[in-house]
Amino acid sequence: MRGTHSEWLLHDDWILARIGAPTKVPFAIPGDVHSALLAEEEIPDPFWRDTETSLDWVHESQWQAETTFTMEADPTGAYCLTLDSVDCHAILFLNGIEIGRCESQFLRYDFDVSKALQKGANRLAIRFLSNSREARDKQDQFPFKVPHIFWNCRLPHYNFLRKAQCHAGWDWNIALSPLGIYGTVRLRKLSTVRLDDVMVRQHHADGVVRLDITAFYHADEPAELTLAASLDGQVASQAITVWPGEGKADLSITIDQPRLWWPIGHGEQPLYDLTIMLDGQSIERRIGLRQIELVTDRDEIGNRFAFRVNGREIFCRGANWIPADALPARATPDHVRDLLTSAVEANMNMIRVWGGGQYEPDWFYDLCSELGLLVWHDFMFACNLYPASDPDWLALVRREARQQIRRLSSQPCMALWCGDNELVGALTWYEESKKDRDRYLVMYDRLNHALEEAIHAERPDSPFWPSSPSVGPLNFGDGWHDDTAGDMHFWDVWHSAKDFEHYRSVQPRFCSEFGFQSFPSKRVIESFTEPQDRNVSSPVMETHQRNEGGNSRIVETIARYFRFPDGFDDLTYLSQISQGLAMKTAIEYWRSAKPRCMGTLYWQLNDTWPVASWSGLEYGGGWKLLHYMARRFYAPVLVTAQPDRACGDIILTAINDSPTPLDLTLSIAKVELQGGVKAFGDVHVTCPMGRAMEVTRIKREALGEDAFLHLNWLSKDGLHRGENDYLPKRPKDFNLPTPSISLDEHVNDKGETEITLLSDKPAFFVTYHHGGDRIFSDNCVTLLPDRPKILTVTRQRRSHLPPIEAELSYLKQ
Ligand code: BMA
Repeated sequence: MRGTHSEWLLHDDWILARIGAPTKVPFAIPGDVHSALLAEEEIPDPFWRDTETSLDWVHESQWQAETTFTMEADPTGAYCLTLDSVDCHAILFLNGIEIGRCESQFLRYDFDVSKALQKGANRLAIRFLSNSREARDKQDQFPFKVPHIFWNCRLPHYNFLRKAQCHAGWDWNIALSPLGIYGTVRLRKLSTVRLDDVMVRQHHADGVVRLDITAFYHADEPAELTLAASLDGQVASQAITVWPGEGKADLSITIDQPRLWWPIGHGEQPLYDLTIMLDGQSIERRIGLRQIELVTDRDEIGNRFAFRVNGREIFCRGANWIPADALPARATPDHVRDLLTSAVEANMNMIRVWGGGQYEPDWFYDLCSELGLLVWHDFMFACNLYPASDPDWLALVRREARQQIRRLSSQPCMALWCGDNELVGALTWYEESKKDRDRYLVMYDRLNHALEEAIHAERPDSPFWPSSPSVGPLNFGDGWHDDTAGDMHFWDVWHSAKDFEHYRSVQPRFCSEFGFQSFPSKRVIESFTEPQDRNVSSPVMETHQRNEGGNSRIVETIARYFRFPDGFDDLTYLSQISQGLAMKTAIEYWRSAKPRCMGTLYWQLNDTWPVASWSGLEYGGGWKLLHYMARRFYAPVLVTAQPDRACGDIILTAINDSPTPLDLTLSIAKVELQGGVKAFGDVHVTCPMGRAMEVTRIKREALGEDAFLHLNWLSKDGLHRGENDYLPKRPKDFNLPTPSISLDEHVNDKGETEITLLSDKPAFFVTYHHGGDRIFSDNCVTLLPDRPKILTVTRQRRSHLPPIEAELSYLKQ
């Protein structure tokens, strides 16, 4: 038992037992049942080959976690047991007395334990009920069917549970249905009140920021107390009278010379320590000062969709976040820091915490705020229909929404609260809702309205958007195809097998989902396969692919764009290049449509287990080739070449997402595959911030047949700012030469490891040490003849996998 005189962490000496069986293992907190069993080798690695379904007994069973702690003194007065997150249905006992029940992973529970607590040894037990059984029972007891996304979720009816929806499986997730305790377990001694939540709002005016703080508490008796807040040494306090029951009290604190928080690339991320104190208890927050707005004004196209931070419109570059690991105990702060750092290193400034996952712990948002990553936050509903006609279920959702809005209210990274993921579309996916749309639409509106009401009541600084995708509030139009207003999920390329070029058929106002799959690296594939599995059509590789037909789609796309590779390793490498090309095509085109388009978040940043998926970071956090390509196509300053759809000319467009106008010198060259580099000349441009700018045009014929365009740009001070290529036809249509590439690894005078690559002929997608733990300044690069390219090691990651030998790969004929 660790803690102060009035608060103790109960994280030690837990034992987990399976009800009705002899299994007993140590249970780490925070932690989950599968991880505890795995640590003691009671179960095999769930990710190995096709182990998954053999572990269904784990979520079908009941489990009991227990610990004993000692109260030295007689526990007189009020005590409360606070649990940040229990997954999911559980009954709690203290010294054999039932003290409460949990029924949502997304709620903090505060249980009054005053009567059950005793001097000396105390036994705390948490009985986890089987989530899968609870889900089935709830549907059985419901008056009619509420369909769930059965083609993604192997485990049915999780739409009845307030638990990460992807725990039942998803088109990238294993269905383990974890159970566990994810946050802290704290015993709190209370004197008069129990301090529950704080809501922080910022008011910016005339160069001064006023923080309006509301403290929410529960009192047992009337009392005169002092509510106080301190912010970096400055203290404000207020006398308050509390009455029995739930209550709240307000306090303001003014910051005269505020240092503003900015998203990465736009300024600093100063953070202030804020402490709110009431009746001997305190809540600590780190806060950043910023104003954030969602601009949805009407324009000649439809309606805008842009984020404005501190008065400046920001183009959002990023990806979608799913839970960090299918085994929750592995989602540690270190692991998540690595993933989020990789996001920033790839020039992302926003992530979307997707609605089929979970509200993350406080430290997740602290990291985002510290790194300058904006967070688009869905409420946790995705792709299913929901039982919102049940008043108890809806009441649980209301509590969840209010608690989460308050908990995250001080985080400067919080850019948006969004109602759900794809619930409007889901109305059209199921037989039941197609036959009786009225019923399910009304249910949807009850849910959506409850969330809107919670936002309305709490008034967080972050704006609200009803759903993703959505054409607009109370607009039930097609957010998958309408590119005139709202946010868009554009899936026609992957899910309808259209060519990459089809991305250029739309210009979304903000594309919050689109993606293309690839296989993970050889190193990750080896971590879950036997040698005989290493074939894309093998049952094990098909098991580690959760989107029906996904492996065939990847393979078929490779045949469309590349000459077909000889072996498995070349095929997995090419799958990653093809994924990167898909995203490059979409994102460079949409960035060139700025400010019509003001954001692109691709699907998906990370993976929860080793699987073929749309992620740029594979399981464990290694960089797929997409992530290296993302670092280039997401560079704040970019020049891109796009074909004019009408006449075939090549249009060169400069995009400047930095906070100031920039003078650039752009060098344009034609590179002949069998010949040399021919300069087309230099162009000087001043790039504005607010819009992409056409720099020049090149006639398609000027490029000839076996040649491509190479762009290289410098800023005024002579600094190399970036480069890009444009291939006027598919890679398979070129006659690729066989390059001879030399490689020299050495340490430079700054002590950094550098790899110098040199080729005698043009070489594409040249990649060094793929799947390794070193992050390079660049990788998967184009080499021009006789021009050395240096890859600097910028970071060394840690991995749970055995090391992989460094190899050089490039695109072969
Ligand atoms: C999007 C997401 C997820 C899914 C992905 C890939 O619509 O919201 O539901 O994993 O598509 O199909």
